[in-house]
Amino acid sequence: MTFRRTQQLVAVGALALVLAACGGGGSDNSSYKEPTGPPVATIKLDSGNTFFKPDKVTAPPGIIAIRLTNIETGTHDLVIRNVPGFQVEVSGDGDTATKKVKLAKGKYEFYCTIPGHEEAGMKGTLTVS
Ligand SMILES: [Cu+2]
Repeated sequence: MTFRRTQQLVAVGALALVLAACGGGGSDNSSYKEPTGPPVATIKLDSGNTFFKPDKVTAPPGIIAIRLTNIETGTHDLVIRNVPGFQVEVSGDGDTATKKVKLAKGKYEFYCTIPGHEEAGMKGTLTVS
C-alpha cells in the first residue's frame, strides 16, 4: 500500500516537471537563458541560400551578441554546436535578429538547422580567444 502510494506521487511529480518544462511558450529554445549585461563584442553575420557570410568569425570570451541579417528570401537560423538552446532565427529578405550568448575560449561550430542547409554549406566556425 505504502509502496504503491509512493509510486503515484513520483508519477505526479514527474508530470508536473514535464508541464513546467513546456510552459514557456512551447518553443524548443524556451529553456535558453540569454545572459544579461552588455556584450564584449557583436558579431554580424549575413544569411542566404545557403550560406553564412562571413563563415569564419572571432570574438573575445564573454557575452557575445550575434546579429543575423537575412539578405535573401527564406528562413534560416543559427545555432552553435554544444550550446544547448541558443538559436537566432530570421525569416524573409532583410529580417534581422540578435541574441546574446556567453562563451569561454574555444572553437565553436555554428550552423543552420533547416533540413539540408548545413549539408549544403550553411555552417561556419566561431573562434573565441
Ligand atoms: Cu539556412
